[in-house]
Amino acid sequence: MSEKLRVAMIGHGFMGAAHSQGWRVAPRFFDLPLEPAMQVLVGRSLDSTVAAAEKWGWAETATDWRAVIARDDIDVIDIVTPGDTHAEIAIAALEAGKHVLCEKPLANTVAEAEAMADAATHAATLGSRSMVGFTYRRVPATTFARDLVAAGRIGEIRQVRAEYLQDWLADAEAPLTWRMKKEQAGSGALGDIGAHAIDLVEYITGQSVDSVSGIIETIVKERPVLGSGSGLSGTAGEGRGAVTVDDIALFSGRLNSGALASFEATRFRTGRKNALRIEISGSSGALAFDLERLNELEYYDATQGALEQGFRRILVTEHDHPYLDAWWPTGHMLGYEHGFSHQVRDFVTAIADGTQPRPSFADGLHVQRVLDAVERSSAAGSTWVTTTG
Ligand code: SOE
Repeated sequence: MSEKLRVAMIGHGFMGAAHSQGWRVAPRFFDLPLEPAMQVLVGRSLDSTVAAAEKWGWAETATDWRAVIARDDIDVIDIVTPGDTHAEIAIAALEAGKHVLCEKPLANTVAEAEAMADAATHAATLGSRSMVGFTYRRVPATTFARDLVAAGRIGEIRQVRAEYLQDWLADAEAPLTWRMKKEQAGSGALGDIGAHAIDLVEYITGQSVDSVSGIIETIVKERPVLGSGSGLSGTAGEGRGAVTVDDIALFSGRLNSGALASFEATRFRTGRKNALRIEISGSSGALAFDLERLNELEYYDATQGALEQGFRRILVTEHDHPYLDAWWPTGHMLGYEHGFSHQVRDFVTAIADGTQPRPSFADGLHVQRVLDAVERSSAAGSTWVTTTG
């Protein structure tokens, strides 16, 4: 490895831990063209930022992200804060000539996402690269699914079913964290996990969701205020507050080819912990993926004789499968965290090559338009709404 790529990460919650793992591990397993240096961790409270930096291996800490962006010795800004701060930080970083990796969803509103995509397009002409953290594109089985679709192995896509099911809010007494407040999170299950389902469908099929009809609902309207902790694991304090985001989002979509898709995003599906499931049916085959079994891909080949047909389970653990040659001997499986190393590998490679990594901020903007269209559709009694800008 040669030249250093000095990274500052802003935020240190759950995603901060996951991104730190990516930055630390990727250069030790992949032969990267630039060497990422975990330079500065930025957070609002100095004590917790220092503790996180020591635990995850960041060299320095800071509490003022603007001052960090102004530093000449920082090349990359990695944003893992709640959505309400993405636009301000990302635009400032792009204007300062940094490369920017931003967690999903890109923003809380279409207007913010548009401003970010514009800033990214302009910055790209000056050499800055930007990418959105839709990490599940980088699970080997989903990348492989995309490759199979692109190679025509399921024919013409006709129907898609996509669902992201979790149950960490099924307990009505789980406290009110930032993820349940519209002003910070933008939306609830819709933007938090529905965004992943939308991005993954578009990535695997190579198509875009052009119109939607949906319904969103808040099941538990009030919760105990947060006592301590944050994110997914807080404890309840005194008093109650209003949940201002959706708990469940259900919607239908039409892809640009005319294929139909159904989507479901819920944090109330009791017993489903992290089930991002996609089933894609084509004219000559089908594919099914479930994040709870992330080393597997189910494939149905309709061109085989009727007596041999049936879904078969492909274990996506061969060295020739995407990303796998950097890891363990053939047959050994990967976990949730590997996607973050793959994300770093692809982002750093694009920076070194001077190419636009995907998903770009324009891709993130499109997902934002779909999220917005679902909310508008629901408010208008589930009428069909187009997602075009
Ligand atoms: C919580 O629902 C969450 O952590 C999401 O915020 C992430 O994007 C998803 O990857 C896992 O679940």
